[in-house]
Amino acid sequence: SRPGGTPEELDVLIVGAGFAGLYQLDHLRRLGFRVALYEAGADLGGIWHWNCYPGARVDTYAQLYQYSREDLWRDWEYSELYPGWSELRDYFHYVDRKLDLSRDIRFGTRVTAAEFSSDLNRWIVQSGDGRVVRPRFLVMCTGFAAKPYLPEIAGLEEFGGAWHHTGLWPQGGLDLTGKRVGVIGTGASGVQVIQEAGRQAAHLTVFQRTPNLALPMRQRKLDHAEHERMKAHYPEWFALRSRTFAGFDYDMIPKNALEVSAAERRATYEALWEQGGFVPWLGTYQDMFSNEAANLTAYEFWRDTVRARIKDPTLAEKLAPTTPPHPFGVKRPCLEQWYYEVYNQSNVRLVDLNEDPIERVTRTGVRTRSGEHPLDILVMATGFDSLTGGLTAIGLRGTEGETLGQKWGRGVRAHLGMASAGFPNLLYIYGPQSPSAFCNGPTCAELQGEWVVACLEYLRRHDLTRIEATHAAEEDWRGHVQEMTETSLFPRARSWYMGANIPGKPRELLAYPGGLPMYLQKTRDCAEAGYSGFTLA
Ligand code: NA7
Repeated sequence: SRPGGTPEELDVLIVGAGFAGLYQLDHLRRLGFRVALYEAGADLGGIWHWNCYPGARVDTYAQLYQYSREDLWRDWEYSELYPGWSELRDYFHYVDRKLDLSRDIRFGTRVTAAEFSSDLNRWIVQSGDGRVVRPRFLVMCTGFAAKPYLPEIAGLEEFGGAWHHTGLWPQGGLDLTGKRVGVIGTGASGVQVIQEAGRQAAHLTVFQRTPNLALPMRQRKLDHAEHERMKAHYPEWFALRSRTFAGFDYDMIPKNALEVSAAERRATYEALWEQGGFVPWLGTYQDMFSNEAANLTAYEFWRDTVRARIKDPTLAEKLAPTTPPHPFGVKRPCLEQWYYEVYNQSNVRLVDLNEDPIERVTRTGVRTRSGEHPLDILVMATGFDSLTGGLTAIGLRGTEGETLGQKWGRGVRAHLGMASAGFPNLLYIYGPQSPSAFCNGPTCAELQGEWVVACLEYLRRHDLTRIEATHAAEEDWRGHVQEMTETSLFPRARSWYMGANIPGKPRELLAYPGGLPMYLQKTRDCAEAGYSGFTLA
């Protein structure tokens, strides 16, 4: 409704115009549902709308970072193996032209609150523009990194230069050329912005707490002939996604690292490294995330390979320490191109926050224990309240007197990582305890998305208007995730996978560690049993 008018009734309200939301919009609309999509940003693209900092690009290679539909991939060519944010936006605009999606999208419309009305059996959803809409079902497609995290650092507001979080970068851009740039954070975003700042800035200061165990991107240009060669394999590669641990067209090696000779292991690590991308992470020995001794062999290979690129031994020790800061791959590695060479430049300084912590931000820079670092631009590459934050930031109020944020404040409960007891008719894609953190966006958008669409279709076919996860089912799911977590090395890193990057957030694995095939099997079993673990009415 317009402010003050009668609320509009919809079958489904989708929130978020990234890969997941657009998939839902296209499929549900085709099936004849009355549907609308609300997007807080001014344009399509989800994460790629917000993350337009220098160097922002995807860590999944081009062939899989798109929808698997032939009518879409047939005419699309990315110019690079790992496309940057601007080209990813072009892709979204291309999809929009093909599928005519924007006509059902309301941009610049942030959902600010939503409450389930048991009387109406509908969600009552409010948005920032004062509108109210009443969808039967609410499908949240807000992504796993929708809520930027800014640590409390004294004095930030006093800073006289420009400071920005990477996930809320100014849409008009910000020129780093000739500036004194500081970057706090060395996650995927930090590493990407550091590489660009290293080339553009007059001086660069990197404030590092934990080194990133970055892997070689092996970026390259793609020409038409190569696209044609790859496209011959697309159907087979897309089909492989649902059969591999992380939704790629390759899988973990079905051997344990220590069951082979040291020479074979080394040769394998070298071959994986040569391929680059996430292959040394998600295509390595199967016991990498559960066996510490096995894991250490991968860490040592990583460390020695990286150290060879860093000239100063003191810096090498900080960037690739002798003893691992955490086991390899249980905190998300990122892909780099010339990251380590940046530190060989004379205009770049690394501040190790463990020995030289930040005291405060001043008008002219950042002051650490050792003194002042004068800056014109401060980049906060400090990450996100991942997986849960985008959902809990919205006051989603269910039938048991609390919001989703209050409920999850005691730990996540999410049947199949997609629905919670007390929150009928609410489904979320890329949610906690689902495979989204390991699996790339389009893959999860399609594989989880397919399940959601089929579920809504099933309900309509059976004249059902209400679906709600049971308390028992979400406890079972939590137990299932916890059981797998206990035998893994994931709790050994202070990572966003574990909720450990946000003060006060419960420590628990927020990613599904069982791999995509197991996850998909469980979602199929649920559907085939008439949606077990849900109450339908
Ligand atoms: P990440 O991976 O969460 O990285 C955030 C970085 O910020 C990380 O290096 C943190 O250090 C650092 N950080 C956070 N708080 C502080 C404080 N208070 N002081 C110093 N340093 C801090 O976020 P990204 O945006 O890089 O990537 C997010 C995901 O998006 C990425 O994994 C992809 O899936 C896409 P820490 O490691 O915690 O010591």
